[in-house]
Amino acid sequence: MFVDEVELEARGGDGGDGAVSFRRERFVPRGGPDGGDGGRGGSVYAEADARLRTLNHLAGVEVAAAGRGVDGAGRKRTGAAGKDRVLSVPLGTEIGDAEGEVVGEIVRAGERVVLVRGGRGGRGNVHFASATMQVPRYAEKGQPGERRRLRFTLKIIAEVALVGPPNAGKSSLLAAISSARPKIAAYPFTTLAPQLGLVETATEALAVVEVPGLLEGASAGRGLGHEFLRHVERARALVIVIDGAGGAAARDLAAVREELARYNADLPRRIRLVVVNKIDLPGAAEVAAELSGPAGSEVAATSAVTGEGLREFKRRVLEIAATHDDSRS
Ligand SMILES: Nc1nc2c(ncn2[C@@H]2O[C@H](COP(=O)(O)OP(=O)(O)OP(=O)(O)O)[C@@H](O)[C@H]2O)c(=O)[nH]1
Ligand SMILES: [Mg+2]
Repeated sequence: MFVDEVELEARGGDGGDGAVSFRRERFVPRGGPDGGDGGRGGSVYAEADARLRTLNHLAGVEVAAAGRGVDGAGRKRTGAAGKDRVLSVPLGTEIGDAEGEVVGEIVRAGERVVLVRGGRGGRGNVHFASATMQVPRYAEKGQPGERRRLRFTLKIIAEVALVGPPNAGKSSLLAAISSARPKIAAYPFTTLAPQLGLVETATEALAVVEVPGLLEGASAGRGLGHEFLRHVERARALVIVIDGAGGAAARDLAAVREELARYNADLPRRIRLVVVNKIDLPGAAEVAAELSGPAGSEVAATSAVTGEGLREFKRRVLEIAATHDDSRS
């Protein structure tokens, strides 16, 4: 299961009611009002948890409610504030309301955004005494907490994205250069959900994401469609993986570019590397030598089976991530 979209209702806690109370002391026959204020309702927050990679933990959550404020009490006691509710989300989570307005975005570790606020507590009758009203028998009710229907959308944040037709060897290459162990098999659409791997060097760790296979016509719903391309949008650079032995390398590359453009017209120019894979198979090395990548990109040749070209591939991935950041331009 890989959940990258959820909807739920966030409910701030209601404020507690103010109290109606009068002093009762020995030797004070007619005590004044001393009803305290209600506590404010709790708020609902989204907070970054850098260890999370999915929204799975929020699937099936219909309502995220914060606690109600406690009512005020005699002797001017203010009620306790309602308990906040904090929803942990992975980095790259966008939160919008039912109208599509952006409510907040979690991009960096430690970030927290308020989704709905709790209601104010009502004022106790101690506030309502005046020269003309010495025995105020009323206090304010607490205000209701805010309620909002929200949609959470995860856009994985990875420096580099691997994109290509089904079965080209994306998972094999990801496994060869990173910590990820995605499923690899000899049929299309083995990878059904984005796979994240960390490529480590002595000094840094770089996140690489593989998205499911992209077919010609994906924008019209073929294969797995193209919605998963949102996980590519935040990558600094794109790497296209093509099967060099499939007999249609140039066409495959053109189709991938076309489908990227249909999702977001800016994506094709972020292609920095085209990898012709399976060069252990007959004819593939020649294909790699002849193929020209789109402007601004280079071509590399690899075999995930023999290991040929893998060191060079990893080196280039690290290099393009260090020198390009197209997601911000
Ligand atoms: N001969 C050869 N086979 C390869 C190479 N790389 C991958 N394969 C095989 O090609 C098939 C597909 O590999 P995957 O890594 O699952 O390809 P993918 O692009 O992730 O496929 P999907 O996730 O289904 O889109 C598997 O049977 C792999 O063993 C290679 O360099 N040479
Ligand atoms: Mg795969």
